[in-house]
Amino acid sequence: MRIAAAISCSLLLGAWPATLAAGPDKPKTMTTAGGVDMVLIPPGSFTMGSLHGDGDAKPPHKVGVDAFWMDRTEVTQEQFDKLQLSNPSHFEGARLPAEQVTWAQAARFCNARSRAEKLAPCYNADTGVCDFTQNGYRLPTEAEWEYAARAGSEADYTFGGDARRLGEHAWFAGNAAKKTHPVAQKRPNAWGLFDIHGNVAEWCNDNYAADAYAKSSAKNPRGPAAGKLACLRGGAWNSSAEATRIFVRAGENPGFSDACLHRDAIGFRCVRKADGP
Ligand SMILES: [Ca+2]
Repeated sequence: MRIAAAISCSLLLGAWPATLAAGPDKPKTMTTAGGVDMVLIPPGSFTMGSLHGDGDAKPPHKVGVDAFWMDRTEVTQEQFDKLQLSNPSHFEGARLPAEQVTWAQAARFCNARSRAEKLAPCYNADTGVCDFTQNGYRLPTEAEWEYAARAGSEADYTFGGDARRLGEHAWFAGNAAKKTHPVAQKRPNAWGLFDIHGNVAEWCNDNYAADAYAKSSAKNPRGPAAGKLACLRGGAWNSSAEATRIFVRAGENPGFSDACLHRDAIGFRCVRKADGP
């Protein structure tokens, strides 16, 4: 009997749901060779999208995501400086998030960061196509972003459903004084990620399509194969509380022509494979 009980316990632990993993056992963290803190996002599944959202956030659907490493903060301007990449930002400061970053500049940053740490770049320099099998840095998929952002939350925000608490967790139009702020000044989410809501909106790897969720695969979805717009998540310093909700999707021109959001409200954070070196 004891053996049977031990086996069923270990099976249960193996299938530990994401909501429980956010409890006493915080996810593993590391500091990369480049000096950046990352969190090991545990594998799991969640309900992506929301009935509270616009049409492009529907239908809410179950998605499974493999483990991956994610930056604890938005990419900062000092990271651009360290890699000797020109800093495109409007609001200048070493610990401020990089902004006015086009999707292609974000992909180039990912490749430069990979090379600096002797990892294999994910992005094809000519086509911008991401090779997910490589161990270097890349932008998160929308599914990875929302899964990590929620950290088990099924509500409109990572901390729950009460928008009055947003100021404890985020820089948004209600408190940001019309500018970006140094990363990691507000409360992190349950998995230790900062500025998920607001500060700068974050590029995802996916092409944007309003009907993507109706066609989504159930495991590690990567969005439509082609598209003119790329996805942004989380809202920014100039967003209303509503626009920073966890499921809100924005489709933006990846090169900024006819940008809907202010360019200086657009940045990113990186992820990489969990089973890399
Ligand atoms: Ca953000």
